[in-house]
Amino acid sequence: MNPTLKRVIFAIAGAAAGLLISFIFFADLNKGDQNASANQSKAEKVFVPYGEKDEYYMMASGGHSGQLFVYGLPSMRKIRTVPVFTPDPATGYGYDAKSKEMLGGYTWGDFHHPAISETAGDYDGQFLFANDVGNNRVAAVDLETFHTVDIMSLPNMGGPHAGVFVTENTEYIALPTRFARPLDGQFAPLDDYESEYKGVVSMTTFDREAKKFDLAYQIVLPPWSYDLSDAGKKMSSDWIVMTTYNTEFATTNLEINASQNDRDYIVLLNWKELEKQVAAGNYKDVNGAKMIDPREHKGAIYAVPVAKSPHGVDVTPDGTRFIAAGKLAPMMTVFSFQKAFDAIEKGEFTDEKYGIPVLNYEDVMEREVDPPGALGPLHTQFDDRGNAFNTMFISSEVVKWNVDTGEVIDRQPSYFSPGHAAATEGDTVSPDGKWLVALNKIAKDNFLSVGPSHPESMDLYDISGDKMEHIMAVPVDPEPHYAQIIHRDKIKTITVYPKDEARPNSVWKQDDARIERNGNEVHVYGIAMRSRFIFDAKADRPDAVTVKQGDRVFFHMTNIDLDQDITHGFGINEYDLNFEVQPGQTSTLEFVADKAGVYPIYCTNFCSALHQEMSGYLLVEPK
Ligand SMILES: [Cu+2]
Repeated sequence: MNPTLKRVIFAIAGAAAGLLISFIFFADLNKGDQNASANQSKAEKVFVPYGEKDEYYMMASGGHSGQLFVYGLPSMRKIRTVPVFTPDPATGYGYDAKSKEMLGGYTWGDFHHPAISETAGDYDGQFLFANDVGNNRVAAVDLETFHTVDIMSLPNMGGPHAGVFVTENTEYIALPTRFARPLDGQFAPLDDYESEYKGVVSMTTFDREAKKFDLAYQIVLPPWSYDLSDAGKKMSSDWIVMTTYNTEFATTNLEINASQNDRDYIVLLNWKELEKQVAAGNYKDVNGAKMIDPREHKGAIYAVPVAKSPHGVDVTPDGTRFIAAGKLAPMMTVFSFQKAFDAIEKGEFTDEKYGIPVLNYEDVMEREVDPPGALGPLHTQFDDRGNAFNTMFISSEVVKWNVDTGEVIDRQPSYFSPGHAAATEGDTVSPDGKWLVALNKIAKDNFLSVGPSHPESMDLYDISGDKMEHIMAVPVDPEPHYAQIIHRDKIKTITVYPKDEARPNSVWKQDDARIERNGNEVHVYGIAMRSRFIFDAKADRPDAVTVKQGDRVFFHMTNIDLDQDITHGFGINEYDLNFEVQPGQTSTLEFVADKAGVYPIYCTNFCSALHQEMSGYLLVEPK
């Protein structure tokens, strides 16, 4: 060898060895530094520099706040609270006439599972649907405006917990009930539970043009509790699957009495077939709903036994399988749709319950996945590489496993007790496998104390590699039940409500602002603009309204500032009233002026340098 080259090689080798030694040496003494650099690398993954935006929206359940929480991912910054089932003074939701009517007098709701509208099995970003377990309602949020646009009450239900999930093209929004009750608001003692109480599934449709729900039909089922559901995809797109518990018909001490049977059921519904039955008139009218009864009309509903008291059931992105998470049995059970279809075709049933043929477990089950020591599986999400991710409530972890082989690939702790998890684009036919958020029920002492009740938490994991990486935990208001994560490119918001001169009660020209009296009704057709209210353009004081005590007053306010983010509020001092008008929006406030006196009106949403001057008076003359 050339001596010079030899020297160079020795030099490189020496330097490399020195470097290696120094690595080992420093690695031992500076473990803290290593953690610091690992933390720095995690921080860099989620830091969104000023001027840039998050890549995903996470639409998260606000639980019994009745609201939708909107987060940016990966930063996990909360962007917006959208009131859905609950009045919200910050936006005046539930105070203006339209949203007040939509809420139907309810002051709370229990929002569990958001579902984004789908086209061909992918989130299309147009609408988001929500269930209210507290007061039996379903709501739609328009994702152009992030405003709730319709709420429908569902008759015959007792807490539609197992919804909402949409079919592949949002043909139906399905809501199965959790608590059995007698139908039609009837009374029946709990002793008659098995014969008189019913489980019900509501199948609703949503007209995207009119932005309106319709209750297409309902299905009466045995008084089991329906916990969660999912819609089929691709080869299984005509089907809906739902988990049940309390097939024991327990009516008291459910924590013991509803956990007796080794197996409960997954119910399979063929909504295409049910649609035909409705079209053929095979239903009874029950409290305004078209009710299908499987005891009278067969061929659309089947049951498969499953490990006791399951929680989630989730359809794989390719639509070939449904996976039940055991909850009380520490395993995930993979079922094959094809096997179920074959058994149905052959008529191979072991039993019949309430007119529902029961399939043989062994005929439909493909695999049981039971990672050692992993306890309390609740919910399954997916990536784009054939893997499933299961939250484990009791052992506080996320387990990654391969759907085809059942092989457990990775396990990472969560902090603590995750219920659901949401993966990016996770409920679609094409999840993208980048991030997973575990929605935890407990945070213990992860955050600064705020007293005896601690915040709940969410864990963010990077799932893009073979192994999951836990990135961070963030606190969250109660109650994180479920979320869906959609890529930002699919959300197309508007910047202002379009100027629509034909819109009822709208006023666009300052000169047209006026007050009309009709008996004891006073209609104010007013304008909100930077930085004044105009109620009566021709009056000496255009920003004052005089009414008589006992008058019914309508403020129809149009915000004519057609500029992004120029929202005006409208509060009436001491009248407990406040609402808002977003740019280009017209809203109505209706109330009875039952208190005589002088009441200042002011803009509650900061709108300009002269916001403080944006005020007026309501003068109520005594009777
Ligand atoms: Cu203002």
